[in-house]
Amino acid sequence: MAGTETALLAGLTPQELDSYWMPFTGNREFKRNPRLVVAAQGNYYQSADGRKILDGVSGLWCCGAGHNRPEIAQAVSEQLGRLDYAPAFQFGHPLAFKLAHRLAALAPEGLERVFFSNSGSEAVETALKVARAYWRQKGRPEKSKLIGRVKGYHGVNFGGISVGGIGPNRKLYGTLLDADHLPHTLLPENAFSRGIPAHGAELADQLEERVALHDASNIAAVIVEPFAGSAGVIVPPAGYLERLREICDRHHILLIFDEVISGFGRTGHRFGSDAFGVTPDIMVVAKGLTNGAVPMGATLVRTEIYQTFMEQGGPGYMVEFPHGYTYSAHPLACAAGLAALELFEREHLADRARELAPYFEEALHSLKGSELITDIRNIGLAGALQIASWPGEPARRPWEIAMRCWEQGIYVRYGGDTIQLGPSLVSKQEEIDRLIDTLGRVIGEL
Ligand code: PXG
Repeated sequence: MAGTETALLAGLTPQELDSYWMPFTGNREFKRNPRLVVAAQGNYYQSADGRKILDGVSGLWCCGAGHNRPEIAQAVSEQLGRLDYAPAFQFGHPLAFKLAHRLAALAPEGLERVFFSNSGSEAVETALKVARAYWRQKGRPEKSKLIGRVKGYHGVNFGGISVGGIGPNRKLYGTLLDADHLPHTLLPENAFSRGIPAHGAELADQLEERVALHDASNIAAVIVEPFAGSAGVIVPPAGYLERLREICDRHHILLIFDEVISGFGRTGHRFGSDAFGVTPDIMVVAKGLTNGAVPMGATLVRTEIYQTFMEQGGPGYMVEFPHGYTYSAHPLACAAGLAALELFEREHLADRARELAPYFEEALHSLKGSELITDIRNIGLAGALQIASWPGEPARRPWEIAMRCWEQGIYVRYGGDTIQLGPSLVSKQEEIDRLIDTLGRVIGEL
């Protein structure tokens, strides 16, 4: 259907279409051919042209419990009628404390203090600031360097792109923070691994090399995603995260896990930390925290980190950590968060994901054989296909695949040279079949 026609169906004028500068979108192409979503229910979107589209990415990895859960809608609407906004600084409202407590109880042991923000990007900035400030408060101000990883994605703010390892997200923005990067863990010998790849734990020793170069006395923290999401589901080799943890411990470097995608059941466990059996000092979450219904991020820290700020905070009325957002712990986000966590536990969503994961793995790997697919990777209900590059344009084929899938009634995500799948944790086997069949057909027709 022609672009203007679809826009008109959604009640949009061409001028309205022009006004919105869309994030991470090819705006020129989109506005010629808008793909508009007007409603959602369960695992399906409804498009402006009246089609039911199967959601293969849980929105953007955020709606694990499926869309428009009435429990969340009701909690948010009740809260809106009671308290629309409470000042976030120096005053509080009860749901913020309840949500912090509930989240800490769900999180890996030891991550007991929770700082709220409004997105994954903000939760990352919070984590990086906590790390640097912590060492200053410990009397070690020179411990300030941050270490991320090539292909890592930690949101789009300056700290996040400094530790992030996706070139196009960094190149336009000038001087970044003082950061270095570990190599990514994508090895040719691991191609088409099912789940956790066997080779490459020794890549964690690259952290020792960084320590030799910079000296641990200058390094504040290492930040990694337990599995890299945006770069196309890069699962760490067996033993890799354990080794990172050991090296961090040995050199007194904080380990930060960015669980914005890997959190809340995506791996088949509550958090990536549980899936891999490694506990960080600081953990970043967002997305699934509210099931995507209201923006929210959170940064969880070990009690000792929190206590360090309290001890160094001066008189009791003084601000111990000069950081926070107008909308930190917004009442509507807290209401959504509490309802989403309630659903997550009551419906055993992590267990459901773990039960469906082998079926998903089998289906995804059945696509092996097409010469266009150069790797298939998966963990839990996250999966990616690596697509052979069009000469000089690695993103072109994935883009084309995703757009044809949309026309065929499924929504999948493309990023770089990959196609990504993150179906909801309440997906049915038939829905997995439909995602994979459609993808296979579309790739076959290229
Ligand atoms: N950390 C990680 C690991 C993420 O995946 C962020 C931080 C930033 O979150 P916000 O809420 O600021 O966007 C993310 C976000 C994709 C995709 O398809 C991934 C994200 C966002 C949009 C698309 O890979 N991740």
